[in-house]
Amino acid sequence: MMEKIYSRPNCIVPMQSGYCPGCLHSTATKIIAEVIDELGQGHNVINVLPVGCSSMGLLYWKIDMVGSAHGRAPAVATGIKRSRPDSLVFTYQGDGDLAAIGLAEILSAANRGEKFTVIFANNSTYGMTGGQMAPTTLIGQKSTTSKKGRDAETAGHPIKMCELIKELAAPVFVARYTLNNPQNIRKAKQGIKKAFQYQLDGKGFSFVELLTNCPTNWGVEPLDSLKYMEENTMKYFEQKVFKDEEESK
Ligand SMILES: Cc1ncc(C[n+]2csc(CCOP(=O)(O)OP(=O)(O)O)c2C)c(N)n1
Ligand code: SF4
Ligand SMILES: [Mg+2]
Repeated sequence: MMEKIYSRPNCIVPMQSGYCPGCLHSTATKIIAEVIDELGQGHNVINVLPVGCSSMGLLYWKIDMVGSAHGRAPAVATGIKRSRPDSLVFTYQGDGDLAAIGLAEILSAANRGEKFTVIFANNSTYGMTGGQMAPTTLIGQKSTTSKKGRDAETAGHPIKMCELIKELAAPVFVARYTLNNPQNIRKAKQGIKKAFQYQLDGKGFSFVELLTNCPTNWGVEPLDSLKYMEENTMKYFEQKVFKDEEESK
């Protein structure tokens, strides 16, 4: 007798992924769906879509979704959550969307303590538009707009969103995880679950950053992109829980 140990989450459409091979947006899409299923929230969840490859959940999640202009997902989510306080509302935003054009929206929503969850996929590039430098691009990392590698003198240092947001008074959960291996993917999933549970319990703003990759625009094979993350991205962006309301009681 065969034992069934895994099945596709109910809120994932049964189709082949259109993300590039090895893209960790795909993994993030899957674990978010697993958490929604495990919390029994498929009927009650609303995702606010950003602009970028991070918006491709549109094709794969079988849940309610609302589109927003580039960077404005936290403003749209604010309206939705305030008018439907019992719904589980989340954004899934890339680093170009959240840390560049949408920096004011994310900081303002976090500072107001809006009671929704932001999942932030940081792949240190503008993936969808062809690999331009993002606010999170590492020093020395090459992009189509920093051909010799990011230079702190002209482009500043990579912005650390968790470290900024944890300094605000209102957020209840702020944490960074990485999706480079199965063990870390499991930890990230637990972080997302905690953030969603806090929201369902009526607590305030929660922010979960996921370190991801973009093999296509980094110009490397998928396995080499994981190596790059381990040797570079994960060394600069510390993975930890920065703020947890429950733990600090
Ligand atoms: C107002 C506006 N400006 C610029 C763009 C072009 N644009 C589309 S996606 C994107 C960046 C996406 O990067 P990121 O948010 O990091 O997502 P990724 O594709 O890396 O997942 C940009 C600049 C746009 N669609 N709208
Ligand atoms: S361009 Fe980059 S971020 Fe977009 S799907 Fe491909 S690998 Fe993923
Ligand atoms: Mg990006």
